[in-house]
Amino acid sequence: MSHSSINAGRLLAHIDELGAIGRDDQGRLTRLAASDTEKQGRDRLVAWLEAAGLDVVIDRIGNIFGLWQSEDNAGLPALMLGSHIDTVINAGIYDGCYGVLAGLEVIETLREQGFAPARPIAVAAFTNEEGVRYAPDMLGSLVHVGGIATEAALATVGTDGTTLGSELARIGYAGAVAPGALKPHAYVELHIEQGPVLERDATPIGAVENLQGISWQRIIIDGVANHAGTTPMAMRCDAGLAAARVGLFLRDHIARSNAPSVATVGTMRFEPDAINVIPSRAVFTVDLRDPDEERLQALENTLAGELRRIIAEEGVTVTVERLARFEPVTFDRAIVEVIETSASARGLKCRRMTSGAGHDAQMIARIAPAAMIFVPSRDGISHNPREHTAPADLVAGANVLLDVVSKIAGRP
Ligand code: HGY
Ligand code: MN
Ligand code: MN
Repeated sequence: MSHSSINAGRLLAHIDELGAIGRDDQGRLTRLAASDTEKQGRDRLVAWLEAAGLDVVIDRIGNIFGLWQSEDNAGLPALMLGSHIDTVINAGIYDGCYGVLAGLEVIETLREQGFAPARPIAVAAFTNEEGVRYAPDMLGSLVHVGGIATEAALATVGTDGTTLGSELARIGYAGAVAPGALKPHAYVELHIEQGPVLERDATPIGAVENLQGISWQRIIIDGVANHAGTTPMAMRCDAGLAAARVGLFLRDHIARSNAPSVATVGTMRFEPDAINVIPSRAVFTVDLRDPDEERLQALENTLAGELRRIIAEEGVTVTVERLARFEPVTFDRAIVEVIETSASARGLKCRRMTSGAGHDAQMIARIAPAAMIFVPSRDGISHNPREHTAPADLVAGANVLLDVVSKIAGRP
């Protein structure tokens, strides 16, 4: 059976072109939410959406939507596609961007084929999915589903002291539309896996059935600055050493527990940050994840217990701030099955799997049936310029998305 296909050359060219936007003076791709480099990416995406003949809608939290609707279906809840185009620091070019550009490509292909969807189809680029500059992550989609008030999200203070709202206004993406105005009938997000499973299993398509829980905390440990040379070890109140214990403790605890949990100390800074001064303060973040909510809570409690031990043994004080907390999410079984049947109809091996990363789909799943399609990541690498997915896999994923969209949008 012959299958229609997206325009592979157009999709791959868009991915490469967007991937070139937002590079710093060292050539690193860094498009942090609401930054000048992200504005450049946003502007290019909006130009592509307009050139495709879509209605472009930008809401107050800066979410961008390209909407394809007709007189017959206008006003009906839309089948929504998309992801994000903000990146982490020194990022790869596929994380998020692939899902947005493949969603646009599917819409363009369907329009060229004269497909008449029973409902509108929209492609979204949600604000601040990465959460690197403003926590929590997935903030734009969280506002879209009513998980946090728009005003509170706009007032979020970033790692650089700016507020999201002032930065969106500065880059010209503080839209007028109330977040959530575009009601999704369903949501399908195509994304690179960002992990090793599909490549290890030689499987080109992942039908993502669930997504693990996320806990982000910022921890401040205060000790006493002192001379690195004159202060005996037993007389120290070393905030830096206390902080170092946390990462080691979490790694050893998870290794002993045999659970699939993961823990990451991704940021850390010391004060006064001098080679010969015992740190008086350590500020760092802890990212905990687990597919099981009870295990994740237990891991958070275990960390809290270790912090109490560190206070008693190191003589430091500890302050903990919660930055993000999302429970595990189960995606819509019916859509997962449509993904599986679409992949197998194309002769593509497909397997069900869990998402280790957070995605906007986990937020949209709160208000509409949602699921995700994964394609393999070479060496399982992501959040790294070495992030790569073979062009054939990128095209295969977009063609499965094309089939899933045709099936869902083709029926009222
Ligand atoms: O943190 C995450 O999993 C996503 O990249 N925001
Ligand atoms: Mn992503
Ligand atoms: Mn990411």
